[in-house]
Amino acid sequence: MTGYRLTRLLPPDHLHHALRTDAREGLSGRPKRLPPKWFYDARGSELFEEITRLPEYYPTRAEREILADRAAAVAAATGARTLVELGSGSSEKTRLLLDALRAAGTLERYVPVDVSESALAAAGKSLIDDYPGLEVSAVLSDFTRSLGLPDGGGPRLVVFLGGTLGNLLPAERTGFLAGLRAQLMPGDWLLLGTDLVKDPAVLVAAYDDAAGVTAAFNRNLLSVLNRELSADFDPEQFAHVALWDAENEWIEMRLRSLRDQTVKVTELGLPVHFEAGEELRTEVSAKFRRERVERELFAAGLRLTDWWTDEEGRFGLSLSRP
Ligand code: AVJ
Repeated sequence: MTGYRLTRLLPPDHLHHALRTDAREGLSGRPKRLPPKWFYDARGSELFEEITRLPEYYPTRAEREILADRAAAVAAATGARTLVELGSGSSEKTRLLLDALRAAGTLERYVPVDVSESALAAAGKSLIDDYPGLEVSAVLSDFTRSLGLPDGGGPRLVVFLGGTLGNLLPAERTGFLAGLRAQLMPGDWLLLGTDLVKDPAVLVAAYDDAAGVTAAFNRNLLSVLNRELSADFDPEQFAHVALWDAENEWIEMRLRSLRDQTVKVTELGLPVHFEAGEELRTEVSAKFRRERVERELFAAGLRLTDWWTDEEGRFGLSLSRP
């Protein structure tokens, strides 16, 4: 059956409840922190698209370079009939894979998986026109908890691009990869994008660009909280911070309170106090070495079969199988 179909594995108000839970836990904890998934309201998604075009932010270009070179090899190795994308792409990168699988004559179905229904609709419907005969079976689900993949359609190629795996803390990654492996059948594959360890000055610049787009992206999180939880954050009273944690080998983004202030979060019925200089961690973005990727995949029951990087060795793409 061609055309666009959506399977909802989350209730319509799931985002609101999940944000309330995350905000209650994260804003009353020490240190304060919030999961990066809340960046991506409409404005946050726009800002992220702008980030991917910044001169300092190399990951998107680097990954696209690898896919342009290697999509045909991925199609040949996997023979995938179904392309499953964690985090609905609708990006040029997704199309490089769809084109290669179509050229190989195996492409039948695209399964974008995302927590955002609007992102799924945008991704899915834009592909229907360009890929006549393609079945798009979108899944509204939080893939860090449960994929909810439709059965059948194998061999399936699951792709998790952009380096978004790095947003998960090590223990979360272990659980995610094991959970993903548990849903793969023999003959399925995983294509995983991971940003690589490099000169900290290059890494920090990619998360603290001269034009201030990443700063706006980071501060936009406070506008999401204001709107969704009736809070009264003043984004201008928080400074954007991006730093390299050499021990954990990850970039951290934080919002630093410029003064002693108390913020009302009406929906949670709790005042949130910030001391001058206190920081709210808004994202970690882990950077990898090939050995760590291979080890974490192996620990989850996945065997790395191919490892590719861009010319400059900035970003890594791994193909693995159960
Ligand atoms: C979309 C999660 C891969 O971690 O590089 C970009 C998000 N944060 N600039 C990343 C992001 C700041 C991006 N991922």
